[in-house]
Amino acid sequence: MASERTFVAIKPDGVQRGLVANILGRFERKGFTLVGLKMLTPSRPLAEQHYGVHRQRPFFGGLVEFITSGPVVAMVWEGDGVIAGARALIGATKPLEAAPGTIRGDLAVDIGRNVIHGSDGPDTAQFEIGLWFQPEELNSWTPADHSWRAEA
Ligand code: IDP
Ligand code: MG
Repeated sequence: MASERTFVAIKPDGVQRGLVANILGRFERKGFTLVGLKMLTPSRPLAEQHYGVHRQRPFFGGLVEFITSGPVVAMVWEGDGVIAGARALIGATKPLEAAPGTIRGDLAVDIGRNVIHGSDGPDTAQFEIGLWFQPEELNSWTPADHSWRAEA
């Protein structure tokens, strides 16, 4: 499986609840590579672009209001299959349907406060990384332990 990059963001509820280290640690422990990381309070234009596909949905206004309400932790993770892999770590959109062991399954109950975002495919990953990060904010590096990994 080819190495790829995906965009992940800990939403304001995850930050407010002190879950940043818990969530970050899951991606690190899994073996994905952190290539971009910053905290920011998203502007309304950024949030509206990010959630543009949901513009017509009834929850859009509340979603944008919430995501701009305080700091989020924005990340880019790299690795083989990381786009689907991150979604698997994150779990289903509705936290009560998210499997135990997933981030939403373990840490959330409310669909409007589901603590984390992850790109849902290669096209959205590319779009969201470009939306949230400048190219120079991304770090291309090879973790030392990768030489120990088996050939794919
Ligand atoms: P995802 O975050 O799992 O990709 P999407 O369907 O892309 O889920 O929805 C984006 C976000 O919009 C969700 O994470 C959730 O915070 C919010 N959302 C989705 N559906 C609803 C809803 O029915 N009511 C309230 N908020 C929702
Ligand atoms: Mg989505």
